[in-house]
Amino acid sequence: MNQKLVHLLGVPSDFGANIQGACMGPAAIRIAGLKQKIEKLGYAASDLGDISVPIRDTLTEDAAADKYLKPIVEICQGIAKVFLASLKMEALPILLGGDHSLAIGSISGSAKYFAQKKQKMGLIWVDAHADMNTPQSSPSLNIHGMPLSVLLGDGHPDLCNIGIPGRKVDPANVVLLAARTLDDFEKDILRKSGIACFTMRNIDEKGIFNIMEQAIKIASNGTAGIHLSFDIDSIDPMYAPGVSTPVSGGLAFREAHLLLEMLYETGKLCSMDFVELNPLRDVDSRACLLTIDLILSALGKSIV
Ligand SMILES: [Mn+2]
Repeated sequence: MNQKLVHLLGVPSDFGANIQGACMGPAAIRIAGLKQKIEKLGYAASDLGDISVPIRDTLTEDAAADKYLKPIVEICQGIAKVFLASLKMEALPILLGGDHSLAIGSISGSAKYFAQKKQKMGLIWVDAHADMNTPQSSPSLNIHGMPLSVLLGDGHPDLCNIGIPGRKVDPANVVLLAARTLDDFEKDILRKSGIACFTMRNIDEKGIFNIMEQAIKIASNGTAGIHLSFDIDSIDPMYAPGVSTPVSGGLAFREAHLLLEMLYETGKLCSMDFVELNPLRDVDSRACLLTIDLILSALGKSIV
């Protein structure tokens, strides 16, 4: 894919998380100048604005008890439509989150685009967690812990049927990277899912370059494009303190950049999410500024 146009879509929703603040992510990233920096790389960039998101306090207690399933479904349906339309315009859509439940919308939209062309899409999911809980397995029931299972066809039917019914991606083309903390039942779900998982332990042993060569092979095999879903909590909190669920022992600054530089070089990146930036928890805007630099690496910014 050789897009010269980037579409930015803000989604100020943290309904999928019990800790609030990720809803401020799109505003922080815009203020720090993402669009201008993308244009400097030689792209045309268009800010599509924000998906409309209701205010949490205006919703009923039933909505909270239901973990905001209904608003999340509606928001994700909106995202899926935007991503599908962007890809049809030969743009590269980037979702600025917001929590990780929003990836259900973006990936459903991108998967629909390729399904309509009878093509397959690969998925690279970079995350401290696996996000593979189901309503049966989840200790918290927070929906941002479930999106990867939903996208593989297991979860709330209303979420699983956004864009196209059921599974969006072939597990044989899905890679989970940088995982380091899974719930007990989630480990079983991961093992049975058939996706590839490279944990921080694997990255420590083989190095990010070797792991990325394998990850790219898996996500590229028989696919026409690769969607990147990047959770900022994959990075070590030392470099990215501004997340809702920090887990130590994460990707180092250069590891994260190399991962994205190598993905860019595949020429197959079709769409992306950068999620879980929580400006309320950030220190000196470190996570926010790093998020922007990571997006630029994924768009081909190089040192020389
Ligand atoms: Mn996540």
